[in-house]
Amino acid sequence: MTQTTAGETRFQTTIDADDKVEPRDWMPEGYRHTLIRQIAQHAHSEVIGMQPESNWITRAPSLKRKAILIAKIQDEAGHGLYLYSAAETLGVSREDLVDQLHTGRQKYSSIFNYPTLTWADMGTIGWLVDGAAIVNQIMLQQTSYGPYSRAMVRNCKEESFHQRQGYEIMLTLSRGSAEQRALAQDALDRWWWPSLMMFGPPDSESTHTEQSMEWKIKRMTNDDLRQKFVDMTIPQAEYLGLTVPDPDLVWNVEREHYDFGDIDWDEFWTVIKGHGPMNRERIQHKVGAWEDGEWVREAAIAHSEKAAARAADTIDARGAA
Ligand code: BYC
Repeated sequence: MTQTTAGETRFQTTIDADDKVEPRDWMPEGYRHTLIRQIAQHAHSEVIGMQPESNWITRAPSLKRKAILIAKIQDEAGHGLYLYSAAETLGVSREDLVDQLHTGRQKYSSIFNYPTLTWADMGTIGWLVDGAAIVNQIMLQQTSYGPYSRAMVRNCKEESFHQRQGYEIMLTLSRGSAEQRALAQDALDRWWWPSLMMFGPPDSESTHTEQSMEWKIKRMTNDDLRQKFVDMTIPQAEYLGLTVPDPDLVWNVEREHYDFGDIDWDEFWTVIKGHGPMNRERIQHKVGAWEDGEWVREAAIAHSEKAAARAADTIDARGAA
């Protein structure tokens, strides 16, 4: 038996037993590449996803709302950082991943290419976007790659706070004045369909789902997760007294799920190919921030080199004594 074959057998045994594949383990190159693609895309989404919300920090309606929003946006930065770390365990560098994002060779979630026009958008992002992210990430806690799975456990705890703060904004607006209710409804009208697109193309058009399900990277398909999200969210919209902008939405007694209308997949593909309302602005802003931050990175590296040198001197001095 060759070494590769032994590795393959061990890998398959791990997958079959629902155990975790760890960085030190042999893994098929396709498995490694799929994970790098997905985890990097996920990390980029967390980081780019800070932009639509940071647009409202200076205009939050109260000090309390501002503090909560800042904390949430900082959480997204943290998610990005530990997802980049999870990707690095697969043998890629963070610099390389960031470069691939900046040069359009890697994607980030379609949802962040839409503008945040009113304060109610902060409510809908928390409620729907973080809500959709949780549905996806609860599934990813069970993913077969150990570092990704463990990163998801913490993500989900924080996303759940994010979802609740968004829903609470929507609750306040929908119980407020007629103008506030109109803002909440308008935000739901604009974010509903893009939120359903977050789960990716229909299974029939998904390039990676079949293989990713076999490798247990994905534990549910795009369509199944989307259905779960719709079923979970409709009662929440009803409680708010808001109308989901879908005339075909109806509870299907036989399926025990909601049926919903057709998603505009042309819009989805246009957005992920870089032609959505905010694609160019998001990347320009990200690259600008990266370039402006160069001195910070240089200073951090110089500081850590000095600290390491000081620590080495201390060890030498102890050795000499
Ligand atoms: N947007 O074969 P498929 C957050 C691409 S951030 C863009 O089904 P897969 C938050 C896909 O990459 C959380 N592209 O792909 C942050 C593929 O293209 P390539 C974000 C998409 O990977 C701040 C092609 O379409 N969550 O919560 O099996 C503030 C075919 O798709 C999208 C994650 O990133 C999309 N929506 O399944 C607030 C979750 N969908 O790569 C909140 C992690 C598909 O072949 N990712 N594509 O060129 C995943 O779970 C999976 O990657 C997906 C897609 C379900 C998204």
